[in-house]
Amino acid sequence: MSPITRRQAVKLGIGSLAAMQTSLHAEEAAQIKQRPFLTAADDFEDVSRGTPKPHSLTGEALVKAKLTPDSWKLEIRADDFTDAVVTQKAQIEQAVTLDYKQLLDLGKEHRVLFLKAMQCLNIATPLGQGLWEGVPLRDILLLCGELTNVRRIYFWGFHNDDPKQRFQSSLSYTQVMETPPGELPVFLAYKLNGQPINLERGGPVRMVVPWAHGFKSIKWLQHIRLTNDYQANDTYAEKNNDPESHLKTAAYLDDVVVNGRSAQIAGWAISGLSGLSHVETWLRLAGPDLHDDSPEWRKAEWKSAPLDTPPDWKSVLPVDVRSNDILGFDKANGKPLSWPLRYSMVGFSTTLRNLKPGAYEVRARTVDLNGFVQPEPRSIQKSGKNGIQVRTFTIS
Ligand SMILES: Nc1nc2c(c(=O)[nH]1)N[C@H]1C(S)=C(S)[C@@H](COP(=O)(O)O)O[C@H]1N2
Ligand SMILES: [Mo]
Repeated sequence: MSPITRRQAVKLGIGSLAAMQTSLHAEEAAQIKQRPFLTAADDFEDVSRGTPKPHSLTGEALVKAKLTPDSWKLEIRADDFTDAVVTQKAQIEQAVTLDYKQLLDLGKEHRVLFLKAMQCLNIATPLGQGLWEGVPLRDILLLCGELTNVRRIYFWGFHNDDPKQRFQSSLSYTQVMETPPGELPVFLAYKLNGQPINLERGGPVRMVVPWAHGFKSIKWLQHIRLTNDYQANDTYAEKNNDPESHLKTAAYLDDVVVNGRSAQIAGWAISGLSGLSHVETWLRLAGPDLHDDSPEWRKAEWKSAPLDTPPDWKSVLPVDVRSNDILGFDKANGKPLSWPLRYSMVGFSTTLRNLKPGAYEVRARTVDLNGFVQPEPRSIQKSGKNGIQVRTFTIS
């Protein structure tokens, strides 16, 4: 099916089902499973390569791997890559080796805090949402002094000293050094949800690339190379993935909660690179499989599902963190500069009432700030899975 057909299918739409869809009433809110705004460090879905997994190491092995705060070291070096096209090597005035204490000291002056949804390009459901704290990579690269012929930066973490297990990612020099006003910098994170980053989430130090899928956010970070190679040499460029993908604006459904003749529909939406305008749901009587090019899409009646309002930040954030200090928040009043927050998740919910007994399907989709409805815009699902999710339920 051509993208145009799909776009038409999801953009046109006049209703056939006349179920009542209204915003969530306060008394019903209690029945919906409370979804915490921040995911506990241990509750993220884990996507880690390596045998053994670096976070399964203990004791001496952990120290040898330099994965304790005392043993951790980051090495920043010039890469001597050249080829037929790239004839000049990158050079840096000074190679840098940084330990954990030095990183934390840099944090006293330069720290940034950011709420990020972590999502794998290849997994439809977000892995979790965390408050990450660290030092912008741009401030760290200043320690290298004068840079010559540096066009990209690549980095990798501990990988059992086995080159085949290396998991590497890369960014352009511009992306790292020239953060546009109001945009988010790449940073070396040393805290998650107010605590030192646990091993499973990539501690002691992890790269965080705010706008990107998880594969750019390298765990157990230990090596940075400045290179004149202008091409993305990410491990994830293999297997047909788009190494320049960014978080997609998309909705993800929880299981439906049925209560008599009502159904509570809820989920999370990620505000990706193109922003999030609103979320819509479509109720359909369970029937034949709905194919991507079914004419039914054209008749679908999509209805807005309200987004959660900003939470009470004091009760959501770690005790020693003020929302005023988080990127994307007003420094003076501590309120988000825009809602939903960029590259974060926001809950949505709606209650469908007075449903006739029967079997139903419900779908949810986002509309981004350019007016594109999910799953547009897309080239291929290998730039991030954003298919429209469906849940089924029965009213008896
Ligand atoms: N060193 C290293 N970093 C890594 C990975 C890895 O296997 N090794 N996996 C990446 C991928 S593909 C994803 S989606 C995220 C997952 O982050 P999480 O395990 O904290 O949820 O980590 C990324 N960082
Ligand atoms: Mo991933």
